[in-house]
Amino acid sequence: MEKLYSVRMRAAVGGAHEKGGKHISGGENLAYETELQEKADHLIKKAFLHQRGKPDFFNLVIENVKEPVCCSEPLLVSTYNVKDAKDGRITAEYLLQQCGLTNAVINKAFNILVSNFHVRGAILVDAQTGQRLDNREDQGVRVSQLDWRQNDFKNWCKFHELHENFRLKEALTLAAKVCRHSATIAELCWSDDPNYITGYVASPKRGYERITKMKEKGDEQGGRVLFIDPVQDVDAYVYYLEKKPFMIRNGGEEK
Ligand code: WAQ
Ligand code: MG
Repeated sequence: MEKLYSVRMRAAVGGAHEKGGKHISGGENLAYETELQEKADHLIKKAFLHQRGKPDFFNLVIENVKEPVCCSEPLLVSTYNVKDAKDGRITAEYLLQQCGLTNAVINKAFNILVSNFHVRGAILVDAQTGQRLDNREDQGVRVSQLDWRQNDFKNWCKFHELHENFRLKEALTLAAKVCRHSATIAELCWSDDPNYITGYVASPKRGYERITKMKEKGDEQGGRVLFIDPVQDVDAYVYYLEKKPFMIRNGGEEK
């Protein structure tokens, strides 16, 4: 068996993140040895061509994957075409209610998100109380060790008549990993890239629901919240997100 590696990148401007620099971009994927160069190149391009600015700090970590890779199929995708960002956020609230979350919890989570746009990972929120559960402060939890083979993604896009958009690929891979865990109730996300305004709500119950406008064009504020079942072990959940290798397995598109 060829060895598999986890490749992770983070980039900032004004110094490293831990020295107060502004987060520009992060990225994570999985690579066999023969693909390391290509996957590292992809992450360098992602960081240095980013709309949030030119980084002066770039960190790349390559580690051997030690655990067996877990897999699941892509989530079902649906799209809500909304007229503006306000309508988009109302739609997101409605979809989160459909996942069983109360208005109080949803409001608290939105407040946490909008006061923590600088956080570079996901914020974990108790699905019952709306309290923040991770103690990662500005770091949040980066979902890592995940990938979707480019060719599989390509076939999936063709089958679903969607453009091969790398953001969709990354977000859908992350959401599939997150929703595979039994503690996940729902995820809320929109990008911190100023020109990308589509966001989504994902859940094991309803799949991946895209919302075409979650903010105004030019706005650099975005983030991610994971609503989790508080009876489960938070440390084990974080371990799963950061350390368990995950790959999307699709198939059957080429009939
Ligand atoms: N793990 C945890 N949180 C992350 C990760 C990660 N690997 N990557 C990004 N985040 C957090 C971080 O706080 C970012 O500020 C925020 O999420 C947004 O990340 O068309 O591009 O990578 O269906 O800018 C969604 C819609 C696009 C795609 C989301 O997010 C579509 C997007 P970004
Ligand atoms: Mg971003």
